[in-house]
Amino acid sequence: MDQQYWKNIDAHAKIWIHQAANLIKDSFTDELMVEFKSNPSDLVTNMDVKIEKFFIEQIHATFPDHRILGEEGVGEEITSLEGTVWIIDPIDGTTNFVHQQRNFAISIGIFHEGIGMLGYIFDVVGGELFHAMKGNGAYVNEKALKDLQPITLEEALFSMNASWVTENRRIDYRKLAPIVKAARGIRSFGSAALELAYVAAGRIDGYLSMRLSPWDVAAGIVLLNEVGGKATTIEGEPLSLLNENTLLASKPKLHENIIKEYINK
Ligand code: 2AM
Ligand code: CA
Ligand code: CA
Ligand code: CA
Repeated sequence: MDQQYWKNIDAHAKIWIHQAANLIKDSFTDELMVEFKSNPSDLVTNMDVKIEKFFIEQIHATFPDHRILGEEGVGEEITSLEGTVWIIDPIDGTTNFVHQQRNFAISIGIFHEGIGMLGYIFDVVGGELFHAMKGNGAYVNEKALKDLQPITLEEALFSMNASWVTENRRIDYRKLAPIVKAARGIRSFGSAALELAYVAAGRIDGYLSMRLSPWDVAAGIVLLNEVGGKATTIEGEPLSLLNENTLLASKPKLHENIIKEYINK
């Protein structure tokens, strides 16, 4: 499989992402059907399902031997990363989509034999496509992203959902509160994919979450690999693309520092 093989997939992926984005934007005038999944802050809409189906139809028609792992479960059951696997979040930041009609993204990572080859995070309303191909660098639209440089927490703009700094069953919040205190600033965007894209683009310096699924992180991993960013569990272990994970994504050095000084303290 040479460059040409991946460039062909890349060309198709970009066309489909723009088509899907137009379907989403066209839906803004229609009535949205919103349902709860596990709880009232875990939403799904008819558009999440429609967009996932759209990608699956296109991929099956053009690349019949590729497999698809999608959040809404319209694709097949995936229990291994053999072959070429598209990992798709049709709308990342569904709560923003429902409440704000902005600040959500289409997120797609394409892995081959477990290696991240292509990554796309499209801010549908903002019109920014963050994309990367393994070995070819990462871009926002046509602009190349720069290599990430080490930074201290005191100089860092760090992103996390405020709920992790209140009592929760996933981590002792007393470990995370000192990060909030030490950082130059804390942000929370409500879309894990956009937060990962922003780390890759240097707009924020790090992002932490206590519970993300493969489709939340697949594209971001490919982008971060191209700019020297790090993405692991909060213990520094490799991320699984078949299971839920915690996530710490950041510039180099800051990553080691947070694990050593805050998480493992
Ligand atoms: P989603 O919008 O695709 O569900 C919100 O802080 C971020 O966390 C979003 O990227 C959201 O993705 C993700 N997320 C992962 N699991 C979630 C859950 N169970 N409930 C709400 N958001 C979740
Ligand atoms: Ca969801
Ligand atoms: Ca998501
Ligand atoms: Ca989603």
